[in-house]
Amino acid sequence: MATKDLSAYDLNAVPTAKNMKFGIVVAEWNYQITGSLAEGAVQTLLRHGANKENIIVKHVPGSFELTLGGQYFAEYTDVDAIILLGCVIQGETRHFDFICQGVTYGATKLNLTYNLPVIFGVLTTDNEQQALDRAGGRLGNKGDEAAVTAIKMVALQNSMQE
Ligand code: DLZ
Repeated sequence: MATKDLSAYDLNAVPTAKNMKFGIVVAEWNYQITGSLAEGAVQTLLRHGANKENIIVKHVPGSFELTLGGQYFAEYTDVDAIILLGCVIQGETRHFDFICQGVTYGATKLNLTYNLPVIFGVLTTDNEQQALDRAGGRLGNKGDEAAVTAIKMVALQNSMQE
């Protein structure tokens, strides 16, 4: 994936998502941004052949809750990959650090506990403009990138199980 534009990638280098099932967890905090991330992720999965009924979107209050939302998907559904979408913006207190630490640790743990791709689509920015730039703005959409990562990881897992 390019770093200049998150959404710039070689379309042909992405496997088909035709038979894959995805769970997307979206944080409601900073929803103007996370809603755009979710839209980007869904459209990207569809563009790569996923069926609409195989994309399940659920919402949680904030980014801190993303990992538990992800765990619910892992426990109660048969999705092939989970995408966590959130946006944490630096404020005046250390809340930012604790939320980022919590969701990063939680996402890593989910990946390894469930042997399932759990994709980290959380923007961690200094300000709102940086987030807008990465949620459909001048630097693309991190949701698109998260979707492509999910597809690639499912394909990788499938190739190793064959
Ligand atoms: C409380 C809080 C703050 C201050 N900032 C954010 C943020 O920038 N992004 C985000 O997704 N969530 C934020 N939250 C909410 C926490 O993620 C969480 O929902 C609450 O601490 C309750 O557990």
